Amino acid sequence: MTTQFAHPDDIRTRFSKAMSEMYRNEVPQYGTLMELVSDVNDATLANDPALQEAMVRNDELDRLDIERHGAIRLGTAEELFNIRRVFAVMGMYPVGYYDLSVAGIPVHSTAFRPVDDKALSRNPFRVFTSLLRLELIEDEALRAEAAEILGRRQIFTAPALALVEKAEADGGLSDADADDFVREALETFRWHNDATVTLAAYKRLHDAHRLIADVVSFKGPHINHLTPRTLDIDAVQAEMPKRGISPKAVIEGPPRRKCAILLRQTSFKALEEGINFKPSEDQQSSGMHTARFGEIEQRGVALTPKGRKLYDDLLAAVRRDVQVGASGGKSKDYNVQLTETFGEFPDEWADLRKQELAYFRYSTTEKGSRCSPHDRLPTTLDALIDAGFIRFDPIVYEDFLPVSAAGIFQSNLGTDAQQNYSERSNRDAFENGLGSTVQDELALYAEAENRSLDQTYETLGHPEL
Ligand code: OOG
Ligand code: NI
Repeated sequence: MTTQFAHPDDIRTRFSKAMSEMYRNEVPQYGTLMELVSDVNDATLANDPALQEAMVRNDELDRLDIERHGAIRLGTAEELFNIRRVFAVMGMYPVGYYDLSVAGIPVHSTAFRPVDDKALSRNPFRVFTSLLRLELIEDEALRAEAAEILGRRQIFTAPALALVEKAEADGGLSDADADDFVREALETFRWHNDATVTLAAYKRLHDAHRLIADVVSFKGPHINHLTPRTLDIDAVQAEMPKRGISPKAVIEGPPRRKCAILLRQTSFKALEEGINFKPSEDQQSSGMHTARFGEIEQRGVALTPKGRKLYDDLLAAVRRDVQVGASGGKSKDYNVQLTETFGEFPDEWADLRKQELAYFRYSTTEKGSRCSPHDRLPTTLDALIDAGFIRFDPIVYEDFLPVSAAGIFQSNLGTDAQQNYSERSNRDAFENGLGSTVQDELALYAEAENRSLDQTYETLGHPEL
């Protein structure tokens, strides 16, 4: 008898839907953001028939409304190890290493995401996953206390772990098991109003770093935001205050351009939520905590190492010149400067390709697909493109940007101030905890580009090219 396993892409879709529903119930303002995004997307499509057609052609329209990513923050290496196993059941694998300590945030991170094109197009949901770096807590006693508290918690339900083991042993989960798995896995991401620590302990952790309090004081790594895709991030940013949502001061990432590059994102400020702390004799046990917010993203083309270096250099120059203050001061100057400085980044697809700044997916044109092996064709890629045999489309950037991520963190820790610290990276420790290496995102884009070229030459009947 052969067993029918639920497809990991399908488990991921069930999971992201369940998560979205849970989060909208938990954070009503997120529902408001979703409505705003959907209104802006509708208006954008109505004003841009070419975009509408392209989205229909690429089969993107009906998935426009599903979330693109979420984020969690873990406390221990063991939690990281097990979350890798949980995400693997849903076809999500660790890609990229992000060191946020450079921005004064004591975590390092990866993104669990689908990797191959088909899986990405079926459901691109990914989770930005951070691990607290306790070693960056200077106070030794506090570090020990935090480690002890974290050591006592179990963030996965027993059935969730049992189903992970079953999936690993059997190579998949049946449909019914997959439903159980989604329900049980969701528990790890649920919000808890009850803290596991006293208010006094919370305050000690909070004084060391707000993020440390967020990770250590609760039963599990509550999902702290979900992020839908917008077709016009500037419009949503401008509209947020009119719907009673308070956005962070600036949109992270590159400026608005004709040819979108990498990733632009913005968020609304985290909510103040009432918490019941562990009772203690001499102190009240109710208090507040801010952790959860909503974010939107707009993605553009993935950049080559050369393109990325240009991006990093230009962004660094802007951030050297204009520092946005804690309450968002200078955000106008920042935007003006950003647009001006990025004037140096070519903004035509043909230039981005010729200068090897971005990755593209090649395919044959109609004319190209009519070629036979006997045809004498131009022999270089550029000439084949110019002669109309081959076309190229941007490969979408599927990953994150450390400077932007730091900005999202900062704003939701209660400040829009931009900080730039020196590097203290520890990738080995991260991968040791994870129990695997993280995939290199740039290599994935380069492979996708190369694969598309090989296929294109093959279709042209000239695999030797
Ligand atoms: C994660 C912040 C980073 C992004 O989209 O860059 C992030 C967090 O606050 O835990 O989600
Ligand atoms: Ni995010």
